Amino acid sequence: PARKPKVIVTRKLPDPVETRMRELFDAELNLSDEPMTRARLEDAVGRAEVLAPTITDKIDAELIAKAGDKLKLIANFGAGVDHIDVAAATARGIAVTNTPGVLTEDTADLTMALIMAVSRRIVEGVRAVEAGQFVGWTPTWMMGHRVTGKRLGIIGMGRIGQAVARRAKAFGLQIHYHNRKPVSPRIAEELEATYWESLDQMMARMDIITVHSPHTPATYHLLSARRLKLMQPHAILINTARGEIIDEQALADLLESRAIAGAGLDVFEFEPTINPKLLKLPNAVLLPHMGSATIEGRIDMGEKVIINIRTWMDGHKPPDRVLPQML
Ligand code: 8YV
Repeated sequence: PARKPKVIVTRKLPDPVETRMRELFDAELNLSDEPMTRARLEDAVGRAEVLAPTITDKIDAELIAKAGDKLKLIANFGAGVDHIDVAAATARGIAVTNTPGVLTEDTADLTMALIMAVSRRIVEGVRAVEAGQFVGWTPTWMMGHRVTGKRLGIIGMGRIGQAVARRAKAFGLQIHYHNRKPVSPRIAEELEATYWESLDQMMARMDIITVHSPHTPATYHLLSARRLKLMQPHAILINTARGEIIDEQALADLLESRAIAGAGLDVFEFEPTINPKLLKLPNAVLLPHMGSATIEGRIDMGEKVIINIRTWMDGHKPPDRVLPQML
C-alpha cells in the first residue's frame, strides 16, 4: 500500500470526515473540542507533512518559520484564509489550499435569514413572546420594514455575493453591487445587477448593505466610520464575511444613536469577543459565526480538504490552491 502522509488536524471535525481521514492518512486528530494551544500548533508544524487548520488557528509567519522540512501543505478547513500568512508559507515552499464553493449556498441562506431577521424584528419578537409580552395583536406593535422592492447593496460579488443576489432577486429586492471589477455581462443581466464603481455612492443610496468580500489588507475596515456614516438612517447592515472589514466600534456607536437602523452580524472584529455595546442593542442580531454551519456543508468542507490532500499526495497541484497574488 502507498505510504500515508502525516496529517495533523487542529480541530474536531464531523465524524464522517474524521473516519475518512483515518482511512486515507496517518491522521492525528484533535480529540477534544478545544482549539490547539500555540505550543501544540508549534509542535504540529514541526512534525506534520500536512496541517489541516481552521479559522481559530493563527498560522502566522512566526509559526511558519517553525515548520519542519516535512511540512508541504496547509489544507485549510474553510474558505477564508486571512488567518494564514499565505506569502510566508509560499516562500517556504508550503502550498496553501482552502474549501471554496461548498459553503456558498449555506452562507447565502444565513445572509437572507439575517436580512429578514433584522428587517422584520424576528429576534425581538421571539424574545417578547418568551418574556410573556404577547398580550394580543395590536395595529402598531413590532412593525419592521418591508423587504420587497428595497435596494440591496452587495459588497464583494464573488460566489457568495452572487448566491445572495439570486436569492434576493426572488425576494423582490433590487440588486446593486460594488466589486473590484464588474461581473460578466451574462451574470449582470441574469441578476439584473447594477454595478457601483464608487462604494461611497452605493453606501449612501442603499436600504440594505451586505458584505461578502474576503478580509485582506485592502478590505480591512473598508467600512470605516466615515463610510458607515454615509448610510441612510433607515438602512441596515449585514455581515457574514469577516468582522475585520467593518470598524465594529464605529458601527456599535452608529447603531446606538440610530444613525443606522439595524445590523445582522455573524462575524466580529475580535472574535469570539463581541463589542459589549452591540450585545445590548435590540437592533443588532448577532450570531456565533455559523454561516457554513450545516451538517452537509461541514462534511463537504472536510471532503474538499481531503481532495486537496490526496491530489497533493498524487503529485499534482491541489485544486483549491491559494496563491499570494490572489489575495
Ligand atoms: C468556516 C468561514 O467555518 O469558510 C470560511 O471562511 O468563515 C467558515 O465558513 C471557518 O472558516 C472554518 O475554518
